[in-house]
Amino acid sequence: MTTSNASLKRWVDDVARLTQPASIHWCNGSDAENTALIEAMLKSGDLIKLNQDTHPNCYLHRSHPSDVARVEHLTFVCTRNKEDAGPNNHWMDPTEAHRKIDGLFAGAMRGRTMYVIPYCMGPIDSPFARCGVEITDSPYVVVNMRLMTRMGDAALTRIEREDKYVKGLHSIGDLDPDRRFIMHFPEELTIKSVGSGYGGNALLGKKCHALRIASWQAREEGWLAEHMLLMGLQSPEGRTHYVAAAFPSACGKTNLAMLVPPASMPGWKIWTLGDDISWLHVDEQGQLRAINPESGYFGVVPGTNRKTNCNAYDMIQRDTIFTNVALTADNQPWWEGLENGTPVLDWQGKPYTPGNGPAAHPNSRFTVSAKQNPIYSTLADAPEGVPISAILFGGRRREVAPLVYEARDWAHGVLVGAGMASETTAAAVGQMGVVRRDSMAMKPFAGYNFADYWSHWLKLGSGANASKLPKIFHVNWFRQDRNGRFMWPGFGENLRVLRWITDRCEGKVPAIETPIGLLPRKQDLDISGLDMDPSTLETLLSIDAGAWRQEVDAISKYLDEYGSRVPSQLREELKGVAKRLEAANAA
Ligand code: OXD
Ligand code: MN
Repeated sequence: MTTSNASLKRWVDDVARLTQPASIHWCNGSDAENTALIEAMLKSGDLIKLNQDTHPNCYLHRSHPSDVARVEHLTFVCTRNKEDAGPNNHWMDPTEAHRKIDGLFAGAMRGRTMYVIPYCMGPIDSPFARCGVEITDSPYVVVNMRLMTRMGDAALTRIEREDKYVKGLHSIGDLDPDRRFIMHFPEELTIKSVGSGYGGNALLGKKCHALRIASWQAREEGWLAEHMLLMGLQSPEGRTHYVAAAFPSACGKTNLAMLVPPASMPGWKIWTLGDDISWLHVDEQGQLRAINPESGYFGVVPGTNRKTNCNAYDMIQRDTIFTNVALTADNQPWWEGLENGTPVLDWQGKPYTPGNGPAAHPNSRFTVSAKQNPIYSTLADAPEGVPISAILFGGRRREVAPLVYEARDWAHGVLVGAGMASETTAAAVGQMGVVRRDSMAMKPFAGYNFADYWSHWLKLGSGANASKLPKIFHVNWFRQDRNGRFMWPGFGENLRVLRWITDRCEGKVPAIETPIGLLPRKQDLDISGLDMDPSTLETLLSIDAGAWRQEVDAISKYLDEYGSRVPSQLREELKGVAKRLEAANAA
């Protein structure tokens, strides 16, 4: 097979000349192709068959031990002008970057098959969807891309019609961390990734295309590509609100998107549209609408069980690829947080010794088709997307940030998102648990200068057309008391907070004006049936003026790092918070 598109054909030929594969395979996305790839990987040892009685069509992949997470220090945005990439990105001059990485691609696929994967991010017939082609020498990438994107013939047909697509070149190379780079050339709609087989570095449709390149395209075309889950909340009266929520990696987006309503909220239903990425457009009526560009989940496994996320737990019992989990004696996948079973082999395939680190890697993952989610929304395939009632920002904050507050308006909401901070997690290589600013949860993913990105957000909100923009909220499920215990139960109980949010969207309840935004009245947040004393709720819903003054200073210093490109409106918003804090202090 090949293509009728001359530019695509030329690019594939050029790549083959550079990388020297033994053969070229154009992926059509069929079941037969998938089965053949899995068979070949079972033979080569790239996949291990899991217990087919308990986990039909489930496989385990063990990655190289040095290749288990995203590598932000090796991820570059290569724009002609360094300022366009901004202090939030590592930058390299595009000419130098191509030279450097092409040197690593030279002959990299010798003896291997080169796979050409046409894919579409978003419903195949959606005007908001965008296509790409990934060339890779990893069959593991092909089978994962088939779950995560609309991949194969239908995508190729659209690519041939549109003649505009993102070019992604990937090789696992020799997996040497010293020869690993993830490079983005937004001006050329091009990605080059070498030396890693890990999801975020290798499944180029996900972070590289749907966030870094798409955020650049989105600014040029007037929309937003965001690190946001997308879910529907249906009340017992049958009204459904759609909410998009940005949290940093491994902060519970998948769990929230698949939330199971608590027993105290009968009649509520949750619908998942996406668990990681949303593309948002203002429509002709001024309504913000969203699609999920992905079609599967690449989720963190540890902690997943019937209680924390029974929908995810159920969907990963079959047709799932596990990466870096542990194994029981009868070849079932095992991870920390599972209620049953005993690991005998750890994620590296070594005999498991308790006390010698976790059995499953903390960033071990499942890859599964979204169709297996029992609460997958039928509207996830709607070409026009869903209307958004509320945007949520949230981080993992031991202190300072209350359980929930509402921004005063869109511009203030942009400040709330820009000032977001969170403790780092295992999703990226580096120290864990350190608080860092992570604007809109996009620190590792914005493909251009954050200062320009904040301006773009502000501009979207001030457009003549933006009459029905959603409300913006900040949530924090992770507050801890003095003894390090979580103060809020989280998981399904988060629906109590989401209900307050939808009540606010419907104008049903008033809220308390504070210097940082609007907080719930205690009586409007239902905590009946929770084992929580009133003083805990009091703390969760109050603000410490001293701590917030420090927070404002820290945000101000953070904005300074972005220099003169920072929109003055954002600084004005921050001054507004500082002034209100002073006024409250004086009163
Ligand atoms: C992810 C991440 O894999 O954010 O979704 O790292
Ligand atoms: Mn993510």
